[in-house]
Amino acid sequence: MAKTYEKMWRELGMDVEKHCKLLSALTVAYSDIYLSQIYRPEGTGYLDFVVSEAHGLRIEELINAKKDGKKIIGSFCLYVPEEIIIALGAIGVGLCGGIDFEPENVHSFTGSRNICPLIQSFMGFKLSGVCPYFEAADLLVGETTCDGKKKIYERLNELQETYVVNLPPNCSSDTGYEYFKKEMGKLIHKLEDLTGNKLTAENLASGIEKVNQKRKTIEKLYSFRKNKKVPISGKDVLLVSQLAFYEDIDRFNEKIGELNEEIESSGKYIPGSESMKRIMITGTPMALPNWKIHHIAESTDEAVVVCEETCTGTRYFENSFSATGDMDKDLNNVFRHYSSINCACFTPNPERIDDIIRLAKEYSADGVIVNNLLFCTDYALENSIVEKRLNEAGIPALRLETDYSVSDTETIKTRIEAFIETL
Ligand code: BJ8
Repeated sequence: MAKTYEKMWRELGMDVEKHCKLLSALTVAYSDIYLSQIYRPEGTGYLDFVVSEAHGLRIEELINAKKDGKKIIGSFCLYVPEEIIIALGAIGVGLCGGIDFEPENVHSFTGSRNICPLIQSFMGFKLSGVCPYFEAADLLVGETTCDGKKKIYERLNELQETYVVNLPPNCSSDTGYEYFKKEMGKLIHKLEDLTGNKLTAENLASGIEKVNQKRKTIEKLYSFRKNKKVPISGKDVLLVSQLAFYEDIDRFNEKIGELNEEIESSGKYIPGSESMKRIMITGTPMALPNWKIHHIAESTDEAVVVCEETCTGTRYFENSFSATGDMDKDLNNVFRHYSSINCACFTPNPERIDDIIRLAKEYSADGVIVNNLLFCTDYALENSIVEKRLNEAGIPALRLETDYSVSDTETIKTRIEAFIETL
């Protein structure tokens, strides 16, 4: 791939030499983590294809779309509504990072080393010029969720235009919800100005339907994991969720739909999965290519991950809704959906805890890994409530805190193995 797309990367202003190093590391990691699995449905070949072309063909598609007048919108959070981006004829791409790349550049840019790995990762990508999605984006849209993100967008804006959506401390109060709606209205105007298109009942309904289909497709894939014999690894499903933020939505819906059909009709499953321990993971999102916890847990050969209560999991696809064709109703449904995503950045956030208990039961989890990225205070503190409630419900829980480095891999492995043995 490196040779074929080198000209494109240079024209995007990327640092091609550094980028090649990143791609080489990712190719090795992908092969070790994904291609070594003992069983995968054939349809996961699509995932291999998307990963192999994530910085190649997909970027070429985005550049061609730009030539046709479409705008590319980069975002970092579920709170930026995909339906509206699609309705306005633009393409959304997720920019959260799941791997450390030249963190020292971020340390010297910010003067701090104590930065959440997810933030450090995307800033490292931007500062080192190794992410074609950043470079292809016409506008970045940030959001005031956690303190780290709030402040980093001020610095990111020095490098690339970053529009920030202000969010209230919660959306459950009338005041909070009104504030949220106003901010969404401002975002719509910003995107209308950028794209030159107006939001209409028709284009909004069409955006809602596409995203609804995507959510339903992922939800169906998740439903197979409720079976005693599990047909697909947690790693592969995590990858599906991660790719949902980059991939062409129509191709994604078609190919993951085919994967679902294969799983449904073949009756095949991961050998021995019926006697493995069923693990659910909750906590901070796992941005591509962060596969650390899933890989460690499933490499024991004694456990399979059956559910993720994260933004790269159930928070993304639950509470799907379809279009009515009525602009006011549809907009209201969009606002209601997004204001109900249970992120620990909001307080109080009891619905997330209820969701975790419900999901642990729905997916028959033997135990829950409550995972947190280092320096993420919101999730760290909320996780103490999660752990307490899981204990009260008689569901075993293991709390972990980690980053993207390999320095703690052995410690995390030992703790996960010991946890699995107790289940
Ligand atoms: S809706 S979870 S995607 S903000 S960056 S909060 S890990 S310290 S990502 Fe998130 Fe939206 Fe919420 Fe979901 Fe912590 Fe790091 Fe902040 Fe993070």
